[in-house]
Amino acid sequence: MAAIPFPTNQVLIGGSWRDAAGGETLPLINPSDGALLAQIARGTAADIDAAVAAAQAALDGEWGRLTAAERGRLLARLSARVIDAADELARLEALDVGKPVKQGKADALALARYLEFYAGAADKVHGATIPFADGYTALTLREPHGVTGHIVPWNYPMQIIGRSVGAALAMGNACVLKPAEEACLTALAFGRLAQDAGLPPGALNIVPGLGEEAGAALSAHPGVAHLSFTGSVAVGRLVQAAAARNTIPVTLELGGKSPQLVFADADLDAALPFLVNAGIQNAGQTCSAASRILVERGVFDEVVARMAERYRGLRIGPALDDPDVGPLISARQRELVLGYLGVARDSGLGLVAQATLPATLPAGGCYVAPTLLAPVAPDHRLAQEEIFGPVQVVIPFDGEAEALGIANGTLFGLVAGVWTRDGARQFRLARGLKCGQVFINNYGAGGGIELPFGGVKQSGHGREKGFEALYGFSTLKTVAIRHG
Ligand code: TXE
Repeated sequence: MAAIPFPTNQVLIGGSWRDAAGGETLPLINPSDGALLAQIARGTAADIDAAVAAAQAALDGEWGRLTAAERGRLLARLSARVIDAADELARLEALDVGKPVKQGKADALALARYLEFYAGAADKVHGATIPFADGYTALTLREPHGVTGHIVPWNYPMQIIGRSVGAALAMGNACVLKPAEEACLTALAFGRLAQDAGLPPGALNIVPGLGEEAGAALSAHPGVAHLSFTGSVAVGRLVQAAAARNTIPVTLELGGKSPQLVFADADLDAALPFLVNAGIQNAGQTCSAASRILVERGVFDEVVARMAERYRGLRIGPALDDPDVGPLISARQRELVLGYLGVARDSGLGLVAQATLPATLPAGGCYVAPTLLAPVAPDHRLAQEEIFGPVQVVIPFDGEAEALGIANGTLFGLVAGVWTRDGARQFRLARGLKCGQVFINNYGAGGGIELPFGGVKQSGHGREKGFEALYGFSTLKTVAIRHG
């Protein structure tokens, strides 16, 4: 696949690429080696204003007049373009995010699958007729919110664009997308592919820029009718507060400290790959990373030993070499994670295994050696706070009640995994775990585009993915016709 022809240093507004209103750019760094990759546009409030106006014009124009089936067809065409461009998108993600090529390819195909799913769903979301008083016909209409704002982080740009922009477009909203300043390239490439697929101008606008500039302007904009935010708890609070000032709905997908619970009766051979992969995938920079592994005491030593063995075999390297673990996104993120490892050292946590960083790694890269810590007390900082790096803690427990208490004992509630052969326990824990999704004898269900996803507690609220997302990206209007 030839390179996707998009300008890295411009915004996409109303179907045309242009410099940011302020004329400034920001440097984009390759985290595998620290080299300058590109300049991106430094979008500001003026660009957000223009993007919201362009989105509104699209709603009032061609885009707003399309039928649901026509929107679906466009999304299907875009999905096909994404599949054709998947290798190139994976390469861009490797350069920009530091994501190993295979993982980037999987993200590109997930983006295509989201678009395919929402293409098929676009004309299948409907209201109801409601039995009501004599002389009336009452019904509900599902309608788009209008202009939707999408603030996206750097860890899974393609997947998050797929699940939020894909669903929003399917419902007939017009989107303003603010990608993360650390990683913009696949978002911009996606904008170009959308144009090529024939998406009308203004249906999708993309304004890169700093969070406190473009992001804050988007979340506070009175022309925006719904916000979807994925990122940190701290910024999620700001976005929700801004949304509250305009009294608009907001979907927040924030962090997690997700556990996997391993019982003594579990099929350990099946569990082992999931225990480690869910911690080190994307160098641990995953909202649903299984950063806590809770193990029943009878099998604790065996599980820790087998996880350690896997850690020692991990290949770390530049993303384009397609290692098991690439660099972290930035020097700042690396410092953050090394800070946590310093806390682990100072509090004497058992360092069971640490992968080796090859001497050949580029000096400017943001690498951290994947690290397994055990045993760790459930209330230790490293067992409570989101580290967002390739670090897992292993916590022993005695019995189901204690496991449940530990699993639920953080401020987060995103994902939980359970490994047990006991069917009754599977049901008890599925109900007892306080989180948005529970995976039994698996973790993540292979991505599960069809499965609603979101959190409780400080992991956020609202659901994206699956059919459920379409309800979040639409509003319900009740109509009661009195006809006598
Ligand atoms: O996130 P931010 P950062 C967590 C993870 C990580 C920490 C910090 O723990 O270590 O957050 O990462 C935009 N108004 N997650 O600093 O700042 C920003 O430009 C509006 C978990 O990268 O929340 C970017 O587009 N928007 C997470 C997006 O918010 C603002 C994924 C996310 O950036 C803004 C990423 C503002 N004032 C980090 N400030 C997950 N749930 O997967 C920033 N932004």
